[in-house]
Amino acid sequence: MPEQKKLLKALAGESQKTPPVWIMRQAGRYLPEYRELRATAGGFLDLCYNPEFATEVTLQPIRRFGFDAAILFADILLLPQALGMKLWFETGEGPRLEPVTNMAEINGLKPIDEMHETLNPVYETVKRLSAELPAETTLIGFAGAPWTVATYMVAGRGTPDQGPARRLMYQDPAAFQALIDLVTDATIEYLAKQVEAGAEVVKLFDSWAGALSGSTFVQYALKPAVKIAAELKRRFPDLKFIGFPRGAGGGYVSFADTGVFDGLALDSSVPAEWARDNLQNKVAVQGNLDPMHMITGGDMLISETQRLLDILGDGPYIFNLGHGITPEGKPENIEKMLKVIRG
Ligand code: 1CP
Repeated sequence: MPEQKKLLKALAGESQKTPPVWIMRQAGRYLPEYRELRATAGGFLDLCYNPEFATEVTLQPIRRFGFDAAILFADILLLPQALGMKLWFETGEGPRLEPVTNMAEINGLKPIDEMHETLNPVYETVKRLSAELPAETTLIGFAGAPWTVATYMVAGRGTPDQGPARRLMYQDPAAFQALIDLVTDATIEYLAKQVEAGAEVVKLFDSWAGALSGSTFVQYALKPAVKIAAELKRRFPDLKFIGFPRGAGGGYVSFADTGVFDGLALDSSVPAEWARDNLQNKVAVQGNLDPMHMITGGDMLISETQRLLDILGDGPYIFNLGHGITPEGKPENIEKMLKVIRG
């Protein structure tokens, strides 16, 4: 019988001498082979919706670095697009959506069962990856968490403080809740299709969870994430689920305490000792090297990588960065980091 995959072992609560490793945004502009294919494909969305290209860019970092996990190449904003919103990427700037800002516009979005028409190429990519990945590599599917996706739907773009979404949340709580509920239900169906196509683990990215606190954190970050994770695990009992409430601070404990997450991804601000003492007895932890080390390299890259291994390596642990690698990240620094982790 083949040995279980390293990432799945960690998510089952096992500690391993050499932890599994992958990095957020591992398929991306820091890789010359990605830049080359992206130039051929046209735009970023052309990559996402072309199963041949999306499969290829997902596999690029696996071939180069032998990471223990591959993450589907897609974007969290494909879901709002599939719900009928206009989406485009401004070159050098980022995503743009035609915003929804009131109940009428939210009610005007497409019914959930019509979104798969747009998303079918994504499921096809998952299917191909599932067939093509090396036997030891785990396939991760993903979606944005409802709060983070809603911040883009309401503002129409990325914002420094998620101001437009926070404003709607306080001024028209009924409309905002309707939006969160819609994205929550759509995300369940989106992730379910990814699992049916072969995703073994799913990760929910709540990149802006740190903008919420107290009751809003519970209402818009914790509750939707638990609903999504619990429903998926009800439908697929073997599925492993990773939460990423980025910037949640002490809120990470509320996530761990729910019992529905197998792993939690830690942003770089979470102290490793604190995570070991307060989270790792309940969930596997993933993270949380500062992505800046991928640019700067040097002795600090080596010592910080070793520090994380020393503190978190005795429990269930997945090595990763605290957030995505940026386009200026250097592939040779990943090699150095892997040498420390794998010896
Ligand atoms: O080639 C390019 O120029 C596009 C850059 C790029 C890439 C490679 C974007 C635009 N999205 C992606 C892929 C992507 N996005 C993945 C795939 C695989 C991988 O990790 O290797 C994933 C998981 C995401 C998730 C995502 N998209 C998040 C959540 C995670 C995070 O980084 O916080 C968010 C917030 C987005 C929105 C988005 N998409 C792209 C950009 C530049 C942004 C951020 C925009 C902003 O806030 O202004």
